Amino acid sequence: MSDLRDWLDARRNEVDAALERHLPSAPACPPRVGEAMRYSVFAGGKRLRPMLALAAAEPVGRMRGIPDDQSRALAMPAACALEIIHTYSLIHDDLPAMDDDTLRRGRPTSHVVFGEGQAILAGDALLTEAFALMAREPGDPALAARKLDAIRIVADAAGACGMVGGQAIDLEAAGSGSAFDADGLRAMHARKTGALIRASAGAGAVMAGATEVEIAAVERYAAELGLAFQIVDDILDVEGASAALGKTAGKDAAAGKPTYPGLYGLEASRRMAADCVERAIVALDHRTAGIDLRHSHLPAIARWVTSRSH
Ligand code: GRG
Repeated sequence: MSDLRDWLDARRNEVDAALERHLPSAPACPPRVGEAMRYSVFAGGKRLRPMLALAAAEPVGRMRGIPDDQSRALAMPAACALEIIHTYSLIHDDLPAMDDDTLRRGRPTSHVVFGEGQAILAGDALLTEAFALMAREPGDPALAARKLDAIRIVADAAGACGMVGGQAIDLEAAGSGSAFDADGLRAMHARKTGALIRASAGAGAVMAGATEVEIAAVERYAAELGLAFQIVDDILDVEGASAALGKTAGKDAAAGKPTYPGLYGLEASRRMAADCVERAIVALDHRTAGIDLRHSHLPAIARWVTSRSH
């Protein structure tokens, strides 16, 4: 675990430095919107999505004789773009018209600090800047096809068939008071949080030069990890305190939202999350992936997701 801890700490510093470089600020953009974008991006998130992109790039590159730092450099713009899109989704999710929350990542939400209008614009700008970044970097013309593939993967995951679609299903269900059954809950989460997590590993692998088989394997891994992540999120919402979570705890139950512990109970939910992690790791096996992707930080990241406390 300390091996992973060191790797995560080092990557986190690199990701933060790259985000700092890539995000626009005044005078290139008006100060207020630039400030609102940075307020949320640098609010202390776990950086799970960029970590997945970088961790997927390493073993793919290594199989092609590329040193880890070079593989990570190829995937870093996509890794940052994924964190930027994730941040936009949290800003918009917290708006009064959506989840109406005042606490995120341990701080007042964007609209509380900057007002609703600026928060909406900060989200819009983050989403747009993410794709501008992926189109622009890395600048090597030989990488144009990879960049296009990665942009497609991320756009599909963020759009109406992915995250936005999942949020729309969730919103509609909340508005109509209708409940999900187990399949419905899983399908909603697969879009709402799963799609971007899956795209994170997929885009990282693509940028390091992965084949179709390798991309499919890391995406299967990440789909399982995404489900485990969501189950753990639901468990933490029941068990965690707001201070540790950095967001309002107990909100799902209070809102009458269907959750994994609500449907299956806490013990079964824990087992389900652990099973997802096992399936995620099996997907990295050379028999399914073509190459052995287990010699990487991907298995430890999957375990980290279920052991997290926020
Ligand atoms: C508004 C289009 C639009 C989409 C919003 C992802 C999402 C869709 C809403 C988030 C709602 C939510 C709290 C879901 C639970 C799982 C989740 C995404 C938690 C936040 O992600 P973490 O834990 O956050 O990776 P940090 O702060 O660590 O980056």
